[in-house]
Amino acid sequence: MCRGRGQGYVGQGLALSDLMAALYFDEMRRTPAGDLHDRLILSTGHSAIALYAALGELGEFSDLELATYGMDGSRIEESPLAGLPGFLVTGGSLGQGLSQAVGFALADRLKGSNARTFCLISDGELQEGQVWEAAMSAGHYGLGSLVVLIDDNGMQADGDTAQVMTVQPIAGKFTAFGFRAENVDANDLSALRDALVRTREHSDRPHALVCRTIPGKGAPTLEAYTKVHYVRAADEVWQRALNEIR
Ligand SMILES: Cc1ncc(C[n+]2csc(CCOP(=O)(O)OP(=O)(O)O)c2C)c(N)n1
Ligand SMILES: [Mg+2]
Repeated sequence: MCRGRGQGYVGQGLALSDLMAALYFDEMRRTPAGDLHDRLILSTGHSAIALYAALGELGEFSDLELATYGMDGSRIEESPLAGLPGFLVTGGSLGQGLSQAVGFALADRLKGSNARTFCLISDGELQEGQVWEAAMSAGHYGLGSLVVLIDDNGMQADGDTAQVMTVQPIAGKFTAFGFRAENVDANDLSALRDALVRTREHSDRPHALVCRTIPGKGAPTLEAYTKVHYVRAADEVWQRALNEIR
């Protein structure tokens, strides 16, 4: 997907592919008609590449269309627009998605629906105040149907999150806001699936899974890349990374 223009959010795509697979092929329930009953709110819009790939596996996008990622005129933008199949909110302006997810979960309660709302946010987003306003609401309303997935990858656009402004301890902060929180290696599929199963337990507390991920996971060339937040690289780098993944 990135190779066409030679650039994109490949680091996040590889890091989050296990999580997208676990959610879309295992954890999120479907109606008898095949539509999703549960939902994912993708707050971290620039990580959409991982969701495009999962939706591609489900037949929502063809490989040809996926290859137009980030190109002028493509539906597959680097940051997604609401209304595109599989995308309930517009991502890209970070820090807003958890508030929207709380709204979805509250609406379900009013409607008497047992749908669950998953919301992916990033460690960088935790530096934004709105995230904590949303977390406070989720705790206050006891939204047990809400699962916040925090991409704890240790980086943000300007460098290491720990250097820019530390957000640790993430699980402790969410616990203090009324969540049941735990840490998980989100590149270990079986650990991830077990952790997701625990979020099914009926609870009057929202859940937070602090998902440790490795940008570029699976392609050593990209794992070692210094500026892996956004990769711009020559074609031979993409070819090498592809070979490593295969
Ligand atoms: C409100 C807002 N501020 C700034 C940006 C620019 N921006 C795009 S990605 C990004 C990095 C944020 O950190 P994180 O989501 O942890 O990045 P990653 O781990 O994927 O590198 C920033 C600051 C943005 N998209 N939205
Ligand atoms: Mg990050």
